Amino acid sequence: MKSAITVSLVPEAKGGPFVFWNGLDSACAAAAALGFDAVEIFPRSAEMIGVAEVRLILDRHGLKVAAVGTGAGWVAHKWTLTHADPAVREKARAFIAGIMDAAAALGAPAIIGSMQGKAEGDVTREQALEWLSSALEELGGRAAGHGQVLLYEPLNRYETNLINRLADAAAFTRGLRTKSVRVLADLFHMNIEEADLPAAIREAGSAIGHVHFADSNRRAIGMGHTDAAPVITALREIGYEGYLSAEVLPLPDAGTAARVTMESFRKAGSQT
Ligand code: LER
Ligand code: MN
Repeated sequence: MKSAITVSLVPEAKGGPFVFWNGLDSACAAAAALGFDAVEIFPRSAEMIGVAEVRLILDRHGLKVAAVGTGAGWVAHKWTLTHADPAVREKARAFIAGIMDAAAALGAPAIIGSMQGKAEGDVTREQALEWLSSALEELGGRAAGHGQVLLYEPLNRYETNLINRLADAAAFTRGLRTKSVRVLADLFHMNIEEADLPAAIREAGSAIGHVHFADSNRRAIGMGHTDAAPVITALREIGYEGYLSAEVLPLPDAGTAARVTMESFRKAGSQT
């Protein structure tokens, strides 16, 4: 497994679960100094990702991009793939497609988390899931065209009423015609929704394509009450070789969250 740490380039997301906030270059410098393999980027828009410039920064620090988030479409514009207004749904798709293209140029998949939206007002859950499924078919096809996957993230009940559990997300994505959508297992959401984290990981198995490595309180792994060892064992058992990406609050400060994450990552690596 590989290590990654999050950097937000979206001022409006302030208070959100991202470690670094002071630009990509300084985030990469800090991540590289601690020995991370990659950064996970949360950009404000596709246009903001100057691919050539980002490549230079990554190369300078010897880092890769683990994944790129699309949630700024929700945070900055309130667009979602399941909005009642078809024009808003289309804006959400175009926003995600743009980020997917830039992410692919950096060798990374994009994440659909907050952009899935929720069933509310006149939109039933059944209808929202139909819209989500059609968006994932289309965007999954786009990912395949790039030789990439697309990551779909079930969120806890306070953020969406569509899909909250890993097993449901795995069944939903396995039921799609596209074979390019994988499930993102965020240990923070799982701590709220799953009865047993390692069992949920084993059940979802090969559907899992990315992991948000966060403790029960959304701090760095090691700062809450999640027992990380059996989680790592389960990930090994399913043959997971992707990233453990720290999407956590910068508490008590970004440097400490990053350092504690790396200590936990190394401990996981030495686990037998
Ligand atoms: C996004 O990865 C996520 O986990 C959501 O809770 C939005 O912050
Ligand atoms: Mn997450």
